[in-house]
Amino acid sequence: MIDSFTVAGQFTPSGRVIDIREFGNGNINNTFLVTLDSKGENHFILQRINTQVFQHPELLMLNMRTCTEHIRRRLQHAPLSAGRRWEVPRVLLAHDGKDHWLAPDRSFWRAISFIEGSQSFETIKDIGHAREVGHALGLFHTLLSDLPFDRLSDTLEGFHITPRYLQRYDQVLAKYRAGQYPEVNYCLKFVLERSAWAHVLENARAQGRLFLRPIHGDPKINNILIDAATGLAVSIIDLDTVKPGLVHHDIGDCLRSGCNPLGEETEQWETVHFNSDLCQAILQGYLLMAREFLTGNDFDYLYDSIRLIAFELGLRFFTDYLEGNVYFKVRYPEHNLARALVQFRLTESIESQETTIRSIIRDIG
Ligand code: ADP
Ligand code: GN1
Ligand code: MG
Repeated sequence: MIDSFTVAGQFTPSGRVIDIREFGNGNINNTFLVTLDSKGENHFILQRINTQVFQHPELLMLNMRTCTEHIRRRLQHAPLSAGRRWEVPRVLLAHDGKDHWLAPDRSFWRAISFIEGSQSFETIKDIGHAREVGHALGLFHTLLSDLPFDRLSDTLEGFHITPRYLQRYDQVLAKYRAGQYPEVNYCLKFVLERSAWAHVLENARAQGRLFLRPIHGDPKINNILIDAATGLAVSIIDLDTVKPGLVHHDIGDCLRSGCNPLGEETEQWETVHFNSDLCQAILQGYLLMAREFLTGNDFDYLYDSIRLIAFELGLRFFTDYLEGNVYFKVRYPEHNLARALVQFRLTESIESQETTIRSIIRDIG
């Protein structure tokens, strides 16, 4: 791989690069924190975009620009963030003025400003943190609510279209030779029992009940940064999957990630559960910001979206395991199987609390 100092040098505004270290726990891209010896901003984030996943990375950069410019304009005219610190990541240009650098080995690199004084968490600490996570997503959706969705390109075709993942799963399964783990049988049965229902959001969209809007695509806990001093949400990062979608994809993803206290990487999948108090707090934070633009139909599909995105992520991990780990980064061969079990167990826990979750939605709706 190309030397990271060479890459960082393409974006360095001033000062000398004194340190580069791997950063965060992303499953797709490679992220580095770059430290400079300059007096002003002395950090930035350097990322190598996985171009097997994002086949048109220049469109991804364009979406990021459309989205962040729109948000900045809105914040200037109507400061929705009401006195709190709210940061929008800035794209740093390479020396040739482009928003990325294509290395001689064809790897695609970009740099963004570092949000100082913030923390990223893998799981929710407490109810206050949960409200802030909901607030951040609600603010993000509100700020983008007047951006026509067709101003954004579809940079990841089929993303969050559950029936497409089922199709892929069927293709992969047709070639799969039975393995040695009993957990695989649990997963196979799990998917089969839910494959008809898994069309629920796409059916609602086809019937005109739900419609496309700009979405984040990946608002899991570690993409919502918390101010280290105040504990308030300060930014939502990882804008690679900003594209047209259903707000339900985001709400479902935020809740499946936020309400799983053991975290999505736990090895104790059998004890994974969905915490409905955290769910209530995230939804309260979200709706304080976003209630105004949600329709009655939107509310009707919230429960399904929570159940579906947990199921969908489990299906994506399981398919990747069966296919030989071609999409998500793994640390060992069964890693995606372990991750799938976590999401499926979480889905079961959501299903067993359907009445409670639906009444939380009704009471705060
Ligand atoms: P990935 O697409 O691989 O998930 P992210 O953009 O989410 O990459 O970055 C990985 C991690 O790096 C984040 O979870 C966060 O901890 C940290 N990070 C990324 N961008 C920033 C930023 N602009 N400021 C501060 N921390 C950041
Ligand atoms: C991936 O890149 P990262 O880790 O933020 C994935 C998400 C999943 C998530 C699960 C482009 O996100 O859809 O929900 O892993 N991103 C893509 O942790 O597929
Ligand atoms: Mg991320």
